[in-house]
Amino acid sequence: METVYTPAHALHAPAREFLDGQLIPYFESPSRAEIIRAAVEAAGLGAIVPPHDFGLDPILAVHDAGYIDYLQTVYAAWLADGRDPGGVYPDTFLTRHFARRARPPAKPGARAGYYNFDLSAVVVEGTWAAAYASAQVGLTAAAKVAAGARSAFGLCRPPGHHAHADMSGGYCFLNNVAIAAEWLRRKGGAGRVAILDIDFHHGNGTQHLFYAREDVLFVSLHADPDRQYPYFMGYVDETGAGGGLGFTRNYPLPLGCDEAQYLAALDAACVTIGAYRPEALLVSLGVDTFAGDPLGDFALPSQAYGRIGARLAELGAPTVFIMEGGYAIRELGENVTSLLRGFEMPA
Ligand code: SP5
Ligand code: ZN
Repeated sequence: METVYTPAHALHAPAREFLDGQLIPYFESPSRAEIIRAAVEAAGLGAIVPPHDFGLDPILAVHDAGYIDYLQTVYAAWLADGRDPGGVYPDTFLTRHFARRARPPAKPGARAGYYNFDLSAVVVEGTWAAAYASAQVGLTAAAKVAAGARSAFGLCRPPGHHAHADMSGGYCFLNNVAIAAEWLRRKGGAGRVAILDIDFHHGNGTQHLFYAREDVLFVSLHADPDRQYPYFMGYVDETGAGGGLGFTRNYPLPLGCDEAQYLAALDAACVTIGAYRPEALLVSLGVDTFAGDPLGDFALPSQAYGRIGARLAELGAPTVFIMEGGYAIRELGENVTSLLRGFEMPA
């Protein structure tokens, strides 16, 4: 399969994030994408190609225009406000009980509070360019599948599945998988699209964007939100709304989830997806499910990834892989390429 990649991801490189009460080096670093690119090359997975530019329209089909303006302009405004050049950090979050019709304030730190749900989506000078390029990477991979490829890998960075229509969070700015899914529906000729999210964390942004939709099935395997980020979404009783009722399915998993437990849940998820008969499948591919991941608490060994890929291949759907999380730098490349190879040539 072809991999879509661009070095533009490296324009987004915040130095620090606030985690567990401390300012620490930013986990979601440019080295992640470089390691995966090198592993794809070493594994001989296929050509590595640059993205096409689909413009802003497919992004605005998913995201709020005011939010896009925020991503494009907040860093310069933050500097003009005399703040720390290390990045934009929200001042005050807009949470429940504040005015329902609250508007984005002009002050950049407050504007960030309006457009973020946590402190991890730090905006630096190159964030918009990198996030825009990441969305184009996902779109290009989707277009390859729409044009008849069996599969394609969008090596997206920054990741996307936590981003809502008008909110950043969880290292995510633009929801790459949602943008690609919406494009497949509108322009790619796919009537039914399924999204399978196998990142360790629940894909709250993706779920919310398609919650009332029956044309985009959202299925997610993730750490039980009662225990892990993003905490407020991803429970089994979240199954969709209105016409979309039954088209969201969550599989929360326990602390220490091992390969057997994981593959059993994956099988159930795949049965759900198979019954939907999607014309295209998008996989939000996170490997923070790995036992050694610093942000995860599952117990998957590297050998599990090939089996996960093989199970996905059994669905027989044209498949777009969209990179999400995974922070165990040493095994990151191997885990991603094992999954993709397991998909391409099941053992
Ligand atoms: C794309 C993606 O994987 N985003 C993940 C964002 C997770 N951010 C919050 C993590 C809170 C982690 N607490 C774990 C502490 C380990 N010492
Ligand atoms: Zn994650």
